[in-house]
Amino acid sequence: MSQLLPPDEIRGMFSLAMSDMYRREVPQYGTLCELVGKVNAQVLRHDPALADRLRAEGQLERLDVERHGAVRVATAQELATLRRLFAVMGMQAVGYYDLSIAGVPVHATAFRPVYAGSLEANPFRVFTSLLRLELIADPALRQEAAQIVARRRIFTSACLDAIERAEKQGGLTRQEADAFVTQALETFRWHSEATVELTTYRKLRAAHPLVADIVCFKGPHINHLTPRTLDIDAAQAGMPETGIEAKKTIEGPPPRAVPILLRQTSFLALEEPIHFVGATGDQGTHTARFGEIEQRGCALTRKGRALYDALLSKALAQSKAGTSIDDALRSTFGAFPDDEPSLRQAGLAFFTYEADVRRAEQVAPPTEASVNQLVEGGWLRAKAVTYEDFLPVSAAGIFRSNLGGDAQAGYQDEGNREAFESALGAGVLDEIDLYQQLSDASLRTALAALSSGRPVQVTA
Ligand code: OOG
Ligand code: NI
Repeated sequence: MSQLLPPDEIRGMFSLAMSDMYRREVPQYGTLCELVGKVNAQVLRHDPALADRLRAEGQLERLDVERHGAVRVATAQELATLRRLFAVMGMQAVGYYDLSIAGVPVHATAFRPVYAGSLEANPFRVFTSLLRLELIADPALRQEAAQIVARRRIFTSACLDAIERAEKQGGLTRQEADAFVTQALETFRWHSEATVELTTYRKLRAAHPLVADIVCFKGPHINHLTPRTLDIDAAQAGMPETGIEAKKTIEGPPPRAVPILLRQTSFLALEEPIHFVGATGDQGTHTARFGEIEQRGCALTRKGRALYDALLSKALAQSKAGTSIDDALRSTFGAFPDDEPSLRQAGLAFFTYEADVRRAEQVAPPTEASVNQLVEGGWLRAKAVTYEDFLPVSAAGIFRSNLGGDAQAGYQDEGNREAFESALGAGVLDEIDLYQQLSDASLRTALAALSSGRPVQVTA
């Protein structure tokens, strides 16, 4: 048998194929990618120190290929099969996102690579939502929706065969991977024919625009692809010049010297012509697909995340009371330290560590020291860990801005992680645990490199 490809390579092939497809389907996405490319080049030209650092950290190569996508599925079986499909590309379900609190009747996870080397190679992620039919209030409509989606098949049989083959063989050959990518793409393609009559579409849309989007089509069309920018404020400012209408505010933390987590903005969804089922061949339109850009900063610890959530809530409360959200964010986030040493010393953000072996040869490190002392003494280099995940409040803002609906009251319901995992057929990984493991593993390796013969004990 010929050699099996590394899953990282299949993910690279798939993400490129998806990007090409979306560029053809939604030309504005191509325009957005060009804008982001220009902004990134400008940032790197104006900030050679940043360019050097990104190059040294191996981040420059991943920047150009980096993007995330999003899909929404209707049934447990669809979700479980997506889990198997993404596993072929080395992507696992990370995180549980409950969006019902924001009035969006879905819960979600992100399929993404989890190993340091895989993230460096290509961190392609897909935010994947599952419809919560039980949140449709009208029992007759709920049942009708369930019947409609029970009939559809969103994977080609060749795709299912390829997944099975990958599972059996432990991977795919290049030829098999090519066929797999072509077949997998079919699931995410746009369909301009609905599977229902216009009246059914309208009823479902009245329940929630997202319900209509998930239920009425042959498959879970990819609804956006998001390139990563180094300066989201510049990219947002540049959007109108390229003829793109941007969302008014940027989701996430305010601009900072040291970016944290994730800042995102989008352009509004396109209104697209749809053929509905029925003797009259009804025509209508549907709004689903949009473009988005994001700027990623460092991953926060549980403590950092709690501070982020508290400051965000405070800012949202102030904005409800009349302050602009941008001003409110700028003022509340004054309380979030904004330089790397402070973030590290306060235990707010995750860092990985590298030994400076030369320094250790010149000056032996103490046999007992805190991580901080080893960093300050020059024996360890600390590097902020990039946030690879999503933010539920931001995601809700992105959902809302693209469904043409106004803010909706939350459902009287809690998230239901157990139900989600049971539909998925597996547990979701905890993102904070993953960052902690990454940081711990790097520290162990770095300490071992410093300790030639004389172990260095780390104290609290
Ligand atoms: C997903 C919205 C969430 C993000 O970047 O937070 C998302 C969707 O609209 O299906 O993609
Ligand atoms: Ni997104």
